Amino acid sequence: TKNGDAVMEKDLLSHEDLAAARGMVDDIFDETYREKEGPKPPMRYVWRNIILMSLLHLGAIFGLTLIPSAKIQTLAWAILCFVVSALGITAGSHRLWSHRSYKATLPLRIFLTIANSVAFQNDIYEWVRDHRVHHKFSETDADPHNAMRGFFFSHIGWLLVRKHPDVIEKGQKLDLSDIKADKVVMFQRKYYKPSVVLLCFTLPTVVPWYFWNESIVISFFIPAILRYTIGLNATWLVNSAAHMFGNRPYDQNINPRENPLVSLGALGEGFHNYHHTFPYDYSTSEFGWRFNLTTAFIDLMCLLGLASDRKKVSKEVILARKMRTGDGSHKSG
Ligand code: ST9
Ligand code: ZN
Ligand code: ZN
Repeated sequence: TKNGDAVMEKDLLSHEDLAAARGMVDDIFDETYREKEGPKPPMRYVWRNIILMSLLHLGAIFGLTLIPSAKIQTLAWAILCFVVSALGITAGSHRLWSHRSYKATLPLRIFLTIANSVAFQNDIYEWVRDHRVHHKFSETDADPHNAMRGFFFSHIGWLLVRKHPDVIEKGQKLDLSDIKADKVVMFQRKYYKPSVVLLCFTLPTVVPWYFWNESIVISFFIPAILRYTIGLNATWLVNSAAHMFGNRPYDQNINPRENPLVSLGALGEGFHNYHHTFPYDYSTSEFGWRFNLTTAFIDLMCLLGLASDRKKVSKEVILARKMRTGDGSHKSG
């Protein structure tokens, strides 16, 4: 397919065809996996993470109280930092690197990698590895943020305890050759810590302080700490709320749901019943730009010649799938 041409799913269940079109991406649900019998391994708390996450959220609350004293430019800057960091996750580690739902040129991959470090959600390699096991073993012990363990666990709890051994066992069998072959991704992994210090915390703080004399306290607690915390929670809501609340028009046999509110905060990533049904669709929804700034961004990148090969599921296939496995809610909506 040429620039921007959509690859259509021909066969109703031909995941293999679309997977092949992307180069065998290991993100398709594996029905053969069974959880191990017997009692679950005990939770092992990671106190360092519990303390740091608590401090971060206290800092974010303090940042909230500072909003009335902040300059308008500082608030605009914080929003810009939020949007850039979010695109580094949605258009970057999610739609490009985890699912290979479109292709990006080197300059765009460099931009998305920088944006990804602003978001500080683990390096792209680790994010992709966790995300592919999330899709392949969704709602089981091998899913890092298994929503069957409740809202809190799938939201933040999974980052505060050691992983279930099956996550690591199954994750090690994933095909990650495409990610390992991406020099930009591996460069970020090598210099991840300094990149986060610089791009998630230092740059967002220094700009308002240097360019419009914002106080250093406000510069740190709003564009860095508060913005970062909101970005994390907006992302985590996809794993928690969008696995619990909403309709299931595409497949009522799976947990992920359509949640427009989550989509609003997560730049288009809350159409989660659609996304788990058709993980290769670059738009993660059938509704184009609606609640979906990320799709608008990818389309703009294609227009500028920086991206190509957007994978899109055809309307016919979507409708057939709705009729076959959906909950019927699309008729009322
Ligand atoms: C964060 C990530 O917040 C959020 C991701 C959310 C995903 C969302 C999905 C929804 C999609 C839509 C996106 C919406 C975006 C919206 C944006 C709007 C703004 N496979 O991990 P370790 C092996 S991060 C294979 O330490 P522990 C591997 O050998 C927040 N192997 O396990 C590894 O070594 P290495 C900031 C795996 O000890 C070794 O095990 N970051 C796998 O159990 C040890 O790995 C933090 O807070 C696998 N899947 O510790 C850090 N996993 O890496 C939090 C592991 O060298 N993390 N292995 O190869 C940690 O501290 C730890 O990971 C832990 C578990 C304590 C949670
Ligand atoms: Zn995904
Ligand atoms: Zn999910």
